[in-house]
Amino acid sequence: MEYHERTFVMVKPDGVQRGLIGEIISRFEDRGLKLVGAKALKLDDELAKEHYAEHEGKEFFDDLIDFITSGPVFAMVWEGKDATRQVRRMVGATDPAEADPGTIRGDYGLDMGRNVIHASDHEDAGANARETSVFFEDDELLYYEQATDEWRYE
Ligand code: 3AN
Repeated sequence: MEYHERTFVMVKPDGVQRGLIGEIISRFEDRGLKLVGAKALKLDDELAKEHYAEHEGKEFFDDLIDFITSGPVFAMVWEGKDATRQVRRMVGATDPAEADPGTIRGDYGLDMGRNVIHASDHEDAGANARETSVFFEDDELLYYEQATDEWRYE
């Protein structure tokens, strides 16, 4: 069995508080993606700054760090064909006001600073490995087959 691409996803504090973890997991499961790692945690300042290092120095950086450390998050790694790009399409545009209906942000968000979910950027080749390693040790991620695999992929 050959394993597909893996991608990092995180339900942000607003999504956790609003009880959207299950809904979000269901969407990825329904699509046919496979959950290979998950954990609930509260980020401290250091971990938050490591995760958002690319935004350091921008005017919204401090607010972003305050928000992402304000409550628990739910971090996940999903596996599937073209997973990073497909998950980004399901998540929708960064600003929920611009996100298409049918996407997670387009269905559950209205405001840029409360956009429910983070997903690794498919245009940044190193993003997944970098972000996954902030949240997960290698031995916390699973490799397994599902009986349905042959019904999802030819
Ligand atoms: P995405 O989450 O779609 O990959 P990023 O990584 O560019 O978007 O932005 C990370 C987070 O930073 C966003 N989820 C948003 O909350 C915040 N953010 C990004 N750009 C802006 C902006 N221009 N003004 C305010 N907040 C922003």
